[in-house]
Amino acid sequence: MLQPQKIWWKPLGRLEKNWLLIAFVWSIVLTAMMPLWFFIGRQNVPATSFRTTPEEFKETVEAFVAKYQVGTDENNVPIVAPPPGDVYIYGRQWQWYPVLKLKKGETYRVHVSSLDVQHGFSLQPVNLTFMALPNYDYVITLTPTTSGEFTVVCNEYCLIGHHTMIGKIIIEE
Ligand SMILES: [Cu+2]
Repeated sequence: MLQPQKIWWKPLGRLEKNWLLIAFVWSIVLTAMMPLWFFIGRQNVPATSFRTTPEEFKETVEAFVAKYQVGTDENNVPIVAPPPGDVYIYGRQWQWYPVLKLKKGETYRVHVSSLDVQHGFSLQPVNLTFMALPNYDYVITLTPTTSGEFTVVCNEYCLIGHHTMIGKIIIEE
């Protein structure tokens, strides 16, 4: 039987020492960045959540749509252009409702909830992800910094039509 000629860390060579030190320092940096980035990173969207019910949230969204609807998209989903402040969107099998038309540089409180099961509210291509849960009114405070059309995809598997669950947020100049 062939045995290693010696145990590699006895004695510990200079190169091994350096690599161990680099790995250790880097692991400390990464650990420190987790809490640091939470406070100084610009990618964190301030969010709070409140209790609601699917019935209550649906009613709120419908009143919101009735008040600010400006058209419908190709799938017959209302397009809503509200003033800065509270705006609403719900997910349900298998739709995001309504389409929001917002203005760049204005600040909105986006209320997100679900009318049935758990959905994932994933805003692309900026890659912001939030949970859409029934009974929770999740409020995301955000100020769009770029104009254009953003896609909302569902990234929590919600049965047969999951892949078709695509919504839209339009940001105007
Ligand atoms: Cu879904």
